[in-house]
Formats: sequence, structure tokens, C-alpha cells
Amino acid sequence: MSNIQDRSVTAEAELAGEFDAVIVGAGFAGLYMLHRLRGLGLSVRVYEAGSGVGGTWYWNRYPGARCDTESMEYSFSFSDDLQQEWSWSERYASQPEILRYSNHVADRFDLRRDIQFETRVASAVFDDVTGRWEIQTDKGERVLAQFCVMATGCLSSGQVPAFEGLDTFKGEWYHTGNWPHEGVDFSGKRVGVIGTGSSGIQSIPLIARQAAHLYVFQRTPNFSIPAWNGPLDPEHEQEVKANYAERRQTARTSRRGYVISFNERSALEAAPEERQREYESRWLDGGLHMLTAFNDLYTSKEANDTAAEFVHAKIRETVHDPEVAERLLPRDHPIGSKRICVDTAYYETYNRENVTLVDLRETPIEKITAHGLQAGNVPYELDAIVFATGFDAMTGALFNIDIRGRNGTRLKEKWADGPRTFLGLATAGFPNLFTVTGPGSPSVLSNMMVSIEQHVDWIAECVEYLCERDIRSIEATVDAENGWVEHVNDVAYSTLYPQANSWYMGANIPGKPRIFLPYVGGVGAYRQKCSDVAAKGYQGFELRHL
Ligand code: FAD
Ligand code: N01
Repeated sequence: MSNIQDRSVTAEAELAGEFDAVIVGAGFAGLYMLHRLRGLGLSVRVYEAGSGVGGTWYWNRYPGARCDTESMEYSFSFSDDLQQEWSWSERYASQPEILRYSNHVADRFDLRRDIQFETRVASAVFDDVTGRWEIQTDKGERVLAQFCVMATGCLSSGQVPAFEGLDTFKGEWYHTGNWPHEGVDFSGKRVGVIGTGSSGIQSIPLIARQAAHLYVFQRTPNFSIPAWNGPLDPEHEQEVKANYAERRQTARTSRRGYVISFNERSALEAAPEERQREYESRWLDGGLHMLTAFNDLYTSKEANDTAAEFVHAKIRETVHDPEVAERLLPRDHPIGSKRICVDTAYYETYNRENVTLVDLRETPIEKITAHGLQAGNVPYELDAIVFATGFDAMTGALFNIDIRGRNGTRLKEKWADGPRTFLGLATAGFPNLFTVTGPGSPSVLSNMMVSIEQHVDWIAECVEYLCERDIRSIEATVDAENGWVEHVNDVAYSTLYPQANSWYMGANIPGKPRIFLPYVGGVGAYRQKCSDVAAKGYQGFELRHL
């Protein structure tokens, strides 16, 4: 390690704005990346647009925001002391609790001193001559770094659709992904929520309890499964903590990064009573367990229909007004091909007198007006509008930065027809630039904590390898990248995912190319591929001494 230790820069050099590595983002990915690179003796600067750590959990403070990965699994595994000492209060942690956890991590590992908050990275430009990245911020600051790690988040670039007239609206409006820190009081107000993805489905029940009247503007109904959230059972916590090492290992090598039992039988081979039993038991388990009921729910539409029909029946049972229930039934996409939602009393909310469901398929939003909005020819008077309209996923935050690689090539131009990466970690023509949970990696299809740790560990080990050998740069080859992009597509098209107009497909952003963004080949299999590449001296990458 002596080479690496020698490379630590002095305080003077830091003032001159030169670092071994710059990391963009201080969510879980940026925090852990900082910890790992610092552990190698590197000088590191993190830039974070927000005023605190936590990323997703710093920005998404809307009512009801919480995890739908179980708390005991949605946490770091890299420090046994950390995982043993931290106690979660609920089965699914709420946003404030996860934010407290990320602050605890930052303090425990003394991370803040290398993070510059309230600073947005505007550009990152590779200098072909010096082989370094020049990073510029919105504060006019300029620093140089050998390595640049984009820990900018898959779901961090919020999207407010370009509705005509929003600037004329006299009420308040909010996006779930940029919620005011002081909270919002909807008491006595007429509120409109646009969007029924996970953010809408979590916030709608709570806003309905407070507002005088809530209008839900739904374009596509979604499948939602009850969370059955509640206090964490202390016995379960103890049992998990006693077996954490084994459980974490199971998660790392699993399909989705969870400790969850997959039924390896086909839904089509099971008798109707067996299917009903399986679905009922998963429904009662709650959350993401539903789609582990059979092994062909993601690959056979016929099998998938059996699960979809089960959920349709649950919606009909729950919602009293049959016409409203019918409008809530998702029919245009296979269950699971859009991110499944996990809720607390979502469908029940439509039984409240102060809630109206507006079907935008029947009456699309024409415009926002001074006093509300107009859908079809119907005006809705609103005091507040909540945009639960999602994110420019996976590429949005990267494209918000002017990233330029060799010969001034812009990432945005290189990826104009869809992202091209090797393993979701790197892209040809952009040496020493890494993306944590980048497009083409399991990322959003997995327990993100598992995927973040795996990427950060891989990047840290790669940097260590380079430094120990005095290798100045690593760059994905075009061949490796082409092969990976083709593989990512092949695997995606062997499933039902591409059948949905989802953000996984880029379909929620007008003009975005229709490409399946994450890698669906499985967390365990993917980890193995990444490890093999490293074990073979970073096969598929070009290493240069310069
Ligand atoms: P983020 O947490 O998004 O952090 C990225 C950070 O980078 C942000 O703070 C942002 O401000 C900063 N940044 C971006 N661009 C710049 C720039 N140019 N300059 C400076 N800073 C910049 N995943 C799960 O596995 N399970 C769940 O239950 C789950 N629930 C979720 C609930 C919500 C509401 C959302 C939105 C996502 C959820 N996710 C979940 C996904 C979640 O994003 C990840 O689990 C995880 O928090 C991502 O961490 P990250 O550090 O990669 O990115
Ligand atoms: O965003 P979304 P989200 N006019 O894109 C609608 C994670 N997450 O913030 O489906 C009218 O899913 C859009 O309609 P349609 C999780 O990974 C997790 O809810 O495009 N409507 C849709 O209904 C999740 O998947 C949790 O037809 C418009 C909604 O807005 C991801 O973040 C909680 C519209 C957007 O849904 C994103 O979730 C929250 C328009 N012009 C988030 N544009 C957990 O529970 C969009 N919509 C863990």
C-alpha cells in the first residue's frame, strides 16, 4: 500500500484544488465511496447539491415516504459494529429514520470533513494531456482529480411535466422528490396529486387524511401490495443480528439482493387452488414478496396474468364503489413490469368521502390554471398540487452534468440513443470515470444497498490495483461495452419488462430513447461477472501507464 499512502496530498495541495478522487453525491453511494477511498489513503472531495447527507432520504420528505425494502436489509453491511449497534424501529423504515441513519453513518465514520454541501457539480471534463478530470461547480470552483466517481443517484433528477400554465397557478405546488424540509400542512385545502407511482401511492393516504378534499389524477393504474408495516419484532431483530454475516452473503448472491424465498415452480403448472394459496400467503407477507410466488411471473404473460388477476380481485374487494375499483385496475402492463408499489391503506383511501379519482385516460390534463387545473373540459379548483410524477431515471442526474471524455466527447451525445456502459460501471472514452449503480447494472431492480456496496467495493479495489501498479488510467474498451449492451438488452427482452411504458424503459420522459436501463440478469450472477473481470486483470478494460 505504500504507493497509495504516498499519493495522499497535503493540505496545501488540497487548497490548490487537486485530489486523487472527486465523488459527486453524498447519498449512501457517495458516503461509502468516500469511506473506502479514504481508507486507501487517497485525498478525496465529495460535492453534494443538498445541505446534508442521505440523497434520496434527504430530498424525498413527502408524507408517507418510507422504504419498501425491509429495514434489516436496507442498511450497510460493511461494518459489523455499525449493523449490530443500529436499531430500526419498524419493519419498513420511514424517511426520517433512514435520514437519521445516514447522518449517523456520516458521523460515525467522520465523513463530513471531506464533503462540500450545497454545491452542484456543473461539469467534469477529461484533460487528454494531463490525464486528469477537471471538475467545475456551480459556485465557480474548479478542482482536478485523477478519478471521478458519479454517485449521483438513479432517482435523483425529479420530473415536473411541462403542463401549460403552471406558472400561472396561484396556489402552492410541490414535487415529492424535493419536499420542503419544514413539511406542508394541507389542512382545510383542496389538493390535487398527479401521479400514482410509488411516491403517489405512499403519500395519497396521508394527504387524504389531512386535506379538505383530495383529487387523485391517475394516468396509469399501478399494482400495489400492502406493506403490513409495524414495529420491528425484537426477536426478529435479534435473530437477524445473530446471523447477519450469513444473511448478507445470501442477499449478495441472490437474484434481487434480498433474503427472500423464491418458489421455483411455474404458475401454469400449479392448480388454481395452489396458486390462490401461494398468492394469498405472499399477499399476507406483504411488500415485494408477491412476485416470488412462482418462477415464471416475469417471463410468461399467461403466468403473470394469474398474479395480476389475484391483485385485481383484492382491489375489487377493498374499494366499495365498483366504478372506482374498475378504474384502479392495472390492465395495460404485466404485474412487476413497472416497479410494484407497496402501500399502507392505499386502495382503502378511495372509500373516503373526501377523495375523488380522476382518470386521465378519459380526461387528460389540458392545462394548469390560476386556480387549479383542467382535465378534459372539467375544471378542478385546487389550493395545492403535488407532482408525484417521478424522475428522469438513471441518466437524468448524469446528463445534468456536462461530462466530457477523450477528445471532448460529451456523454450526452455518446448516449443519445441510450446509455452504453461496460457493467454499468464505466463507459468507453471516459477514462477513470466510474458510475455507481449506473445504467446496465442491477441497481434499481435490486436492494440498492447491496448493489451500492458491491459497486463501491469493486471501484475501490480497482483503484487500489491501479495505484499499486502505478497504472494511471483505466478505460472500458468499445468491444467490451458493445458486448455488455447487447447482453443487457438480450436479457431484458427475455422478460416481460419491455412490455410496459415504465421509467425502466425511459418511457416517462418525452423524447427519451426506449431502452431498458437496468440489468435484469440478477444480483448474484452480475456480481460474479464483475469479480471475474477484476480477477482477470480488468479484462474488457484498457489500462495505461501513460
Ligand atoms: P441518491 O440517494 O439519489 O444520492 C445522490 C446524491 O447525489 C443526491 O443527494 C444528489 O443531490 C446528489 N447529486 C446529484 N447530482 C449532483 C451534482 N451534479 N452535484 C452535486 N450533487 C449531486 N431503493 C431500495 O433498494 N429500496 C427502497 O425501499 C427504496 N425506496 C426508495 C424510495 C424513494 C422515495 C426513492 C426516490 C428511491 C428509493 N429507493 C429504494 C432507491 C434509492 O434511490 C436508493 O436506495 C439509494 O438511496 C440511492 O443512493 P445513492 O447514493 O446511489 O443515490
Ligand atoms: O415515480 P413513477 P415515483 N401526466 O415514475 C405519472 C422509487 N420509489 O416517484 O404511469 C400525468 O413511478 C405516471 O403516470 P404513467 C421506486 O423505484 C420507491 O412514484 O407514466 N401523469 C406515474 O403514475 C419508484 O418506482 C418508493 O402513466 C403523469 C407517476 O406520475 C421510483 O422511485 C417510494 C405524467 C410517476 O410514477 C419512482 O417512483 C417512492 C403526466 N405528464 C419512490 N407524468 C418506495 O416505496 C408522469 N405521470 C420504496
